[in-house]
Amino acid sequence: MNTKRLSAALEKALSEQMNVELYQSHVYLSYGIWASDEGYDGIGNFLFRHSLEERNHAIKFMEYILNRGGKPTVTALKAADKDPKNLKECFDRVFKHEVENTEKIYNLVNIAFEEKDWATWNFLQWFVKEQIEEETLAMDLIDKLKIAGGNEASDESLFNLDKYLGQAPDDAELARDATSEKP
Ligand code: OFO
Repeated sequence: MNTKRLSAALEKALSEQMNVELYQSHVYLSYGIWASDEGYDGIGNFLFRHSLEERNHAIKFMEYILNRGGKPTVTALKAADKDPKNLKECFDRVFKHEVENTEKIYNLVNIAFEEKDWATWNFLQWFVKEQIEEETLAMDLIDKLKIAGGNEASDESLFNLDKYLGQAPDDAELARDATSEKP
């Protein structure tokens, strides 16, 4: 009996997304190595933690496809980007990667919507929310570096930024959780 509960098109698209998440993990890992090598151990730590988070996203896609009777395929990953020139370029690229991934998630949502596959549509809403958080987190990185002085930041402000990001929470606050007391 055929127990597959995913269309062939969605099975393929979700499997591709699993590999995209693995690639994102790859990218964060490479930026973390770059940052640590530059002496920014706190920022490196932040990026390594994020690399793990992206791998967890891949696992969610893998598990969902399996649960729906499909079978994901692990493909070769392209090489991560070249090292950034400086922290500004690193954080700008992190933001760009997140926005590109958001667009990929939206595309999956569209396919699920067109197919009226409400189970997949529901599964994907977690990722829609997650991408809001991740874009916010990436914007925060850019803002914090700007406040620290950007490419002209003093050693002292970079030291403090590195220390802060080494311990910073991994999740950004969502607007839906804001209150008057805690905007
Ligand atoms: Fe998988 O969330 Fe970032 O990209």
